[in-house]
Amino acid sequence: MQTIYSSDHRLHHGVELKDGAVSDSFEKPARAETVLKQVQAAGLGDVVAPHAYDHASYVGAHSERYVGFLASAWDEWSATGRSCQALPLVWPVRGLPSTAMPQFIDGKLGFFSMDAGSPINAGTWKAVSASANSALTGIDLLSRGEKAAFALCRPPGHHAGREYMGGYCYLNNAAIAAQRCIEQGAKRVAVLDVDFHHGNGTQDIFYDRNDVLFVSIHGEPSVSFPYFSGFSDERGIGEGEGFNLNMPLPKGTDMDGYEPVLQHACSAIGRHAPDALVVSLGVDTFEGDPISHFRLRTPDYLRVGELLASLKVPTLFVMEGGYMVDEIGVNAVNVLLGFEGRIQA
Ligand code: OKP
Ligand code: ZN
Repeated sequence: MQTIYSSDHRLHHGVELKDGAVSDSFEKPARAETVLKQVQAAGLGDVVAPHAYDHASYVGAHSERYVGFLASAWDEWSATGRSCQALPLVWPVRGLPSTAMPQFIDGKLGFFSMDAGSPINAGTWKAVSASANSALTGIDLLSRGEKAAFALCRPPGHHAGREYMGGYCYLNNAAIAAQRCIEQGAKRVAVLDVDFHHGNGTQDIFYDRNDVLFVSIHGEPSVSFPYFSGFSDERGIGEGEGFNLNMPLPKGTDMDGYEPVLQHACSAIGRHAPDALVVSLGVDTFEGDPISHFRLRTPDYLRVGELLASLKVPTLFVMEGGYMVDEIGVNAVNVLLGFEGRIQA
């Protein structure tokens, strides 16, 4: 399968608040570079650059004012004389009365975010839009008849909701891809999220819809980020009721616990009979991941890919998380090799 990759991701690298201090983010450029290297080493297929898309392609999954905010946030922030990264510091939590969008950048940062996990620097928008464009290009490959494609997106997207960034995410690449698929005439699409963290953003975007089924397997939110969504009783609303499936699993889950749940997820996707499948491919389910708590091992990822292939649906893989930089290449590419049936004995 082809991989869609842009080196523009390097323009974005940020800080994160960890253990009460500011440190380098786990979500760093070396991640995408390691995965790219393994794509090439494994001979997965051609690596192509994303096409250009305008902002309208992101609207649908997101609101127009949110896309506008992301595109101009750095200019608004730096116009105040600050040269450090922009981070939100105040949020409209339960009980605060105003729901109006603030006029000043410091207020907008809180209005359009769920946490302080998505810093904005001078190159962030270019990287973020190239990442979304990679997912859009992947969908266009599927519409031209490819059976599968790999959007090597960075930064990731699945925590970004209709109107908010968070958890290293800005534009929701998987949701933007699924939305394009629908706009191009697909009746039904499924998004399967196998990142360790719940894809709260994707859930948010499709929660009231029955055309896009969202299924997520992730660490129990009572003890894992993002804490405030991902419980199994979140099943969708209105027309969307029954089209959102959360499958939280305890910390320490290994392949023995994971595989039957993945099979269950695949059955639900099969019943939806989608025209296309978008996989939010996080490999932070790995036993060595520094910020996550499942125990999948490198060969398990081949099996994950093999199970996904059994659905026999055109599939776009969209890179999400995975932070053990030495291993994420081989783990992510193992899913893709397993999908293609290229499993060495
Ligand atoms: C993004 B993705 C650590 C706090 C938690 C957020 C984790 C975001 C994961 N400083 N940070 O789903 O892999
Ligand atoms: Zn994750």
